[in-house]
Amino acid sequence: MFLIFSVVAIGLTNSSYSFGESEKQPQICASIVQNQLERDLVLALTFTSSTASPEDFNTQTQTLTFSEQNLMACANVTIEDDDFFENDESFTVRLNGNGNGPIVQFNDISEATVFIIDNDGNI
Ligand SMILES: [Ca+2]
Ligand SMILES: [Ca+2]
Repeated sequence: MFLIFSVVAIGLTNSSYSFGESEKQPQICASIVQNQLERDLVLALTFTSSTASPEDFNTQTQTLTFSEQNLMACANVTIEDDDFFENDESFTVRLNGNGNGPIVQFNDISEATVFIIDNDGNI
C-alpha cells in the first residue's frame, strides 16, 4: 500500500541574487511556503553556467534538507575571487525534486539568476 503525502509548495527566496566576488559565505535559500512536512524532504539545487564560467563558482549540485522543524534550507555558494577585471557575470540555480517524500510543487521561483559582482574594477 502506498502512503499518500500532502502536496508541499516550495520556492527559492528570491528570483535573483547578487553576490560580490569576495563575499565570504553567500547562501541561496529555499522555503516551504504551503503545508507541513510529515517527514524529511531532500531536494537538489543545481548550478548552470550562464555568462559566468565554471571557473567562477562551484558548480557542484547541493542538497537541501527540509524537516518539520526546518521549513527553510540554504546552500552555500562558493565564488572564486579572481584578480581579473570582468563584467558582472551570472549563472542560474534550479530546485529539483528527487521523487521521494511529499508531492512537491515549486512555486514560481524554482529557478533564479545569480549575479557575481566583480570587485576588480569595471572594464
Ligand atoms: Ca576579485
Ligand atoms: Ca574578477
